[in-house]
Amino acid sequence: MLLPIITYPNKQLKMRSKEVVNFDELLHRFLDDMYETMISSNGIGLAAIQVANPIRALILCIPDEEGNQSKESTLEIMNPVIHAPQGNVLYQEGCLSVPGFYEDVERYETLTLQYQNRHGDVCMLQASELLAIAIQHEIDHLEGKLFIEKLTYNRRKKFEKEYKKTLKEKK
Ligand code: Y12
Ligand code: CO
Repeated sequence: MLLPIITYPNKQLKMRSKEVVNFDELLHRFLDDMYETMISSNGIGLAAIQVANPIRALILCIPDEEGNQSKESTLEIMNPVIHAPQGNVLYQEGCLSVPGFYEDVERYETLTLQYQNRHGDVCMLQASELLAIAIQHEIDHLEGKLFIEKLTYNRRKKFEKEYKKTLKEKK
């Protein structure tokens, strides 16, 4: 089932999401719906709060060399904790909740992630490159933060200007 994605400036995006405690059929169905929703919107990552569910769950699927994003290769991440972040990197980010706006954001270059999978098993993952960046972007959603809040003053102004322009165009 496709879920509606909420967009800036919806206040729900500012909520801190709550720990996942039930790793049951309801969660599994929700994760399946998140995957369907992310793929149908051409996304590579989606946090539960973006579909108005304030739980600490996110999915990520970095396309392979052929551009495929299979369900099997999708990471389903609950209750994530970042360990040993290292280095810094600039990357142009986009977000399904801020459609049409892309900007450079500074992130850690590599990290170790502790999380729980859909069955509640504790897993560890070493991440670098786009995966490490996308993990940080999605974990920020769980804290109620959007990537536009990490922009420099001038880039944030650029965003406000573009956002106001899109509002006028919609009128
Ligand atoms: C860097 C950091 C984090 C991520 C993961 C989360 N972002 C996305 O998956 C964004 C997807 C996205 C897709 C869009 O739609 C199309 O391109 C058709 C899009 O454009 C519009 O909505 C107009 C914006 C974002 C990724 C990279
Ligand atoms: Co996002």
